[in-house]
Amino acid sequence: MNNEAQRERVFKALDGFRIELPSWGFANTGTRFGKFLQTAAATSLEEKFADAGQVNRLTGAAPTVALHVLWDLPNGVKDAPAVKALAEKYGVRPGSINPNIFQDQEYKYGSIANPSAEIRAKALAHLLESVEIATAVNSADISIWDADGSSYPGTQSIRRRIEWTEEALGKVHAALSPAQRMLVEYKPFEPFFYHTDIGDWGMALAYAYKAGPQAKVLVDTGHHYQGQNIEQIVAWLLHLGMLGGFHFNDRRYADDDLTIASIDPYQVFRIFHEILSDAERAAGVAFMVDQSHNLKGKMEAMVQTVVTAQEIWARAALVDREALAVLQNKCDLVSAEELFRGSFFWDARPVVREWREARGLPADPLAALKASGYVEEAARQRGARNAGSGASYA
Ligand code: AFD
Ligand code: MN
Ligand code: MN
Repeated sequence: MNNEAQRERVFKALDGFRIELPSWGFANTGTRFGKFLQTAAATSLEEKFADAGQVNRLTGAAPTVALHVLWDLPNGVKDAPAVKALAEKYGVRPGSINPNIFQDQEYKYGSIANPSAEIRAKALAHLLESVEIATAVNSADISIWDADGSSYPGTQSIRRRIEWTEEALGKVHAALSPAQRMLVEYKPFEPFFYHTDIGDWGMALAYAYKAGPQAKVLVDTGHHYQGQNIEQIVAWLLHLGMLGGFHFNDRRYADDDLTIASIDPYQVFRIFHEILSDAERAAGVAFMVDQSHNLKGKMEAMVQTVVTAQEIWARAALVDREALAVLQNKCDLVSAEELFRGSFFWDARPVVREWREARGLPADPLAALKASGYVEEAARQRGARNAGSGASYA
């Protein structure tokens, strides 16, 4: 492929690439062993919108920010007007709405799968309110992470919990407006360590099918057992028209929420290749980041995340899929592999820089962030609030 064709292909791919940022990625969070406070971290929803807006201005690829209901909209639907005003002010729209059915004390033995009908009802009410919030802020996706499970064999009925989970997700689906989707996330481990009620893509798929046609599966790249072939899961969900979206991050051991491609960039490339190989079915798949940076500077890590995703997207876009199909059909293994990984090895950065300049964006968003003094100013404004903060999710 000549340089002009490459440039055209990459430009087209990047024009269509958008990735959603997590509001929680801008606030001080940490691990279960504590957290290292950052003086520039966001301490309010407005600051999260400001930070997300700055990342979008620098990268041109992050126009929406995912919101976490309890942390970002503590007053529920009543906070919707304030959210819309912040979106207007900072040029970044509310993205997926993330209910929180995992941190209240009542959820110790589960939320929608809790043996107590009263607690299940409370969790369902929260999910239904999250649908209302999505409607109020014009968000299309309710992204449900149901952390329920158990930590010791024999202590819970796995099948009763399946029934309770199906019942709740069915009711949430019934509350969706025609333009909304319910994204069912899965995670095999943590916070429970024997079974998780939505533990893998098969369970999430079964729940989505049972709930209804507006339910889809959400693939969090950190939510798999070691060695799982995530791009094969992606290919299956695309084949079935059931891939709702991604939570991108990277991991070495568990759900480590490291920056995308920091451990295994080739896996990201392989996932992107599956998406680009089925553009029709991939239309509408939500690309979202789900990372919280305990060590890296939050703004720097978020800009790095978007920049990295763009560059790998550009490489995956360059795979000559027609030529690859011919080699695959002939089982010309090495030629197929060399064609495939040749795009992965290609340094997309020069052409991506050209795309940024052609779109009026900084050629090097990370350098532009550093030069802007944005983080230093945020530290000046927010330092005192962060110094004394505990878990400053809100
Ligand atoms: C945690 C969970 C899950 C969820 C996210 C936001 O593991 O990935 O999507 O929090 O609620 O990372
Ligand atoms: Mn996630
Ligand atoms: Mn996670």
